[in-house]
This record gives sequence, structure tokens and C-alpha cells, in this order.
Amino acid sequence: MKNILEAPFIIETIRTTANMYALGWDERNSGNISLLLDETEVREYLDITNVLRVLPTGFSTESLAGKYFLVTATGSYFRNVQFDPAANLGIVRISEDGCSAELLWGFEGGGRFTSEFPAHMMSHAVRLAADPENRVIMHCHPNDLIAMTHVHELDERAFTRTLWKMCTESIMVFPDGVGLLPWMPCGTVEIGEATAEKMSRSRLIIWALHGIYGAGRTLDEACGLIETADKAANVYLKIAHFPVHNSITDPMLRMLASGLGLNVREGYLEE
Ligand code: 2HA
Ligand code: ZN
Repeated sequence: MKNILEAPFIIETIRTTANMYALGWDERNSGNISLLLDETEVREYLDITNVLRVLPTGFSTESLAGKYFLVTATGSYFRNVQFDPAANLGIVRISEDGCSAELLWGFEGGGRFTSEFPAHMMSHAVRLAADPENRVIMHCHPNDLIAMTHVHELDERAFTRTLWKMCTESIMVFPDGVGLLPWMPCGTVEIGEATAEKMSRSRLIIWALHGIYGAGRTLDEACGLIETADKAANVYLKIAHFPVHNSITDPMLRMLASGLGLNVREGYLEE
């Protein structure tokens, strides 16, 4: 059996959590990540018949039964994952009935999965139906996106259009736009369901006055989506109070969309 601390999925998660902390997206114990793993890669490091604990989830995601996830622990600080991966991360398998997580490694010291596990698992189920290669769901608290939800109208089409118009890259990176939820209590099944419902259309879902969810095939892709949206929000906050002389127009967005063959969210560009 190989040493799990040398597994590429652990090393990549350590690098990602350290980077997200350095970006200021994950103060204290905020943020959470789940990464879908293949059974074959898990078997190289773990005896998959050795279930350490069974953790009830409080909801059901039957379509994920038998699937393996690397997940951040509740209360874990992203900046500390690198120093103690076995306490701050866990590897779980979703049980046959979809209602519990079977712990195979990690969460040492009695920990359990992130409080946002419902939003993660429900989003995985929806993203896998939209893109069978999706592997990552991540949540964090980027400053500029949160700030923008204080001052911009909370209509997801209007919000997406503003982000697209802030920098040329935006529509190229997230042509599917952003979903947007009004403020809701976090860590609940309800916010998980509301997030997942929007994940069928967009890989980025903003939680007003809280943070964002990103989905992707890799950790880099999910991080890159959030980074690009937060950059656009940063530009918005810099210019919002000035008279505007130059803008990215709808014809310019259309030119990018047709030139690059982008699958732009329907109805989001003006005719
Ligand atoms: O993990 O970010 O939304 C802590 C949070 C809850
Ligand atoms: Zn949060």
C-alpha cells in the first residue's frame, strides 16, 4: 500500500487550501472543498473494506452511492491543512442508501465532514449529470464578490452581465454565468438544495452576503473560475462610483462568443 500523504490528490488539495488561504478567501475555518476520487486511485492507498466510522449525513444523495470523496473537515483552518492533513481532511464513501458517509481515512481526533456537506454532495450529483467529468465543488469567501452583493441588485442575469462587462476574460471563463442565492442560513439542507438546483445551469453560485461555490473538473479549474469572477467584482467596486466613459457592450460580448464558440447562458445577452 502506498503512503497516502504522497498521493497526488492530497498534495494538490494541500496546495489549493494553502493558496486559497493566501488569497484571503478562507479566513479562520471558512471554506470547504470536496473532490471526487476514483475507486482505483483510492485502492492504491487504502483498504476500502476498512470503514473507520459511519457518519450519517441527514440527507440522501442516492446517485452518489459508492462514490469516494476527499472532503475538508468541519472547523478546519485552510492554512493548517498542510501541517496536519489527517485531521483536516477525510476520505469518505457514500453508503448504498445515500444517507451516510463511510470514513476510510482522516478526520483524526473525532472530526467530521464540513458543515456544508449537503451543498457539496447535492451539487456533485447535479454537476455530474451535467458534466460526467466534474470532480470538484469548492466554497470560499472572496472579499470583492461578497462586497458586490451589498451594493449590486441581486438579480442573477443583471449580476452576471455586470461581471461579464468588467473584464474581457469574464465571459470567456464563465459563459454559463453565475447563479445567485439571496441570503439564507448556511450549513443547511435547504441552502444545499437551492445551490444544487442552480448548479445545473452555472458552475458558479454566489451566496449573497456570504461567499461563492465553484465547480470544476479540477481544483485549478474551480479556483480559476472563482478567481476570474472575484477579479471582475474587484473592477466593479473600483469603477462603480465613477462616471463611465468606456464599456464592454453586448455586441462586443457577442463577438467574443461567436469567435470562440462560447456556450453563453441563453437570454443573458441583449438582442
Ligand atoms: O466552513 O464557510 O459556510 C465554514 C463556512 C460555512
Ligand atoms: Zn461559508
